[in-house]
Amino acid sequence: MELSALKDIVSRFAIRGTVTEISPLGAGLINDTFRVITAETDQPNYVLQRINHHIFPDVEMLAGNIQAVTNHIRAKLEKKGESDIDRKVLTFVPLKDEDKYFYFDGESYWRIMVFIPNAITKQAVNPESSYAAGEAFGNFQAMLADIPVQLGETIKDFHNMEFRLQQLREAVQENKAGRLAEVQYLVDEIEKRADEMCKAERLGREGKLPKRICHCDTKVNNMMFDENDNVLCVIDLDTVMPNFIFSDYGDFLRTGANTAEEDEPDLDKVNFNMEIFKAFTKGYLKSAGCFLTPTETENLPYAAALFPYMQCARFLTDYINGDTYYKIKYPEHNLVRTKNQFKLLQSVEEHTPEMKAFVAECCNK
Ligand code: GN1
Ligand code: MG
Repeated sequence: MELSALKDIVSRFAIRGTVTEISPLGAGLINDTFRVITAETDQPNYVLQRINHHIFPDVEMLAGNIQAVTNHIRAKLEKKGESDIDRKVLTFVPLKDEDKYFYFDGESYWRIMVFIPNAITKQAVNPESSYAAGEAFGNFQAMLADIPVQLGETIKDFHNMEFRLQQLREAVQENKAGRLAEVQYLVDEIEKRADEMCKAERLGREGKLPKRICHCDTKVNNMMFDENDNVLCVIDLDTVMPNFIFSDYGDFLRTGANTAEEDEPDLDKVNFNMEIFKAFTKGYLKSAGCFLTPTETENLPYAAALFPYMQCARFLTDYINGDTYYKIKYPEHNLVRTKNQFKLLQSVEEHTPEMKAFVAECCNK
């Protein structure tokens, strides 16, 4: 897109300062993100995003959720007397002439938030920062436990494993891109584990597992750290919605404890890092332990397997469908991601007894 068109979009929002530069930012697989630089040193810079409304069809609901979540967190931080609040929660900017947090240009939906200064995202964590991340995601859930509004489900059945399997089975039936034969063995591996992996849905139906407000996209790179490795805040709030807590716990480990990136083609490099698992689990239990039920805690090792499994199924579905969901950089990209997540799952499976023992030990302390 032309700079002048982007500048025109930015000019619809009540930002401060004079825009000098707009350039691509980040590595998200769904939305398009840009950094907006302003000339004045005493004015903030901004982040501009084009919302993928094929994936988030109800932009009004999406924006409403995000305002409710950020306002609630801001109020909590103020009450606690926290300093530096503008770096600890995202601030979205309304339109100039309407009390609305997104702009529709006739084709796409756009939004703007304040760029958090002197903060970084990471693609990988060490045990110290993953302890901090565990604590931060537990706190995030704790802070949102008493949010007074009902948040909408921005993507229906987002982390519902039964639904994801149904999507895979439909893709297999239709075989739209003619790629099924080459990946049949992966489909079989997924099917072998299907029953076991749908446990959360079953426990939910039996009334044994509550839904709580979760982030639902706790990839490592959806968290901002300051210059001293302290967690500042959680970003990418599109999928904040009621879900089983397994989502936040499992999805962080899927990325944080993977010894390689999720699209690393060399599978020898892909393993589940138990040091990261232990540190993250300790941090998470420190802040979330007080509200988790025994069923939730006991099943944390299951959650660590569920998310590589679910992501494997989702990447594979997209590959079979001919790459219609995730952004790809080359034709086999979704297949590489699928194999990577499957290798990670196998590594998690090998470590399951050790993980169970560790969680039990943490809870007995
Ligand atoms: C997507 O938007 P991004 O890149 O942070 C996806 C997640 C996947 C992830 C895999 C709305 O997250 O669910 O786990 O890619 N978000 C959506 O990398 O589908
Ligand atoms: Mg992201």
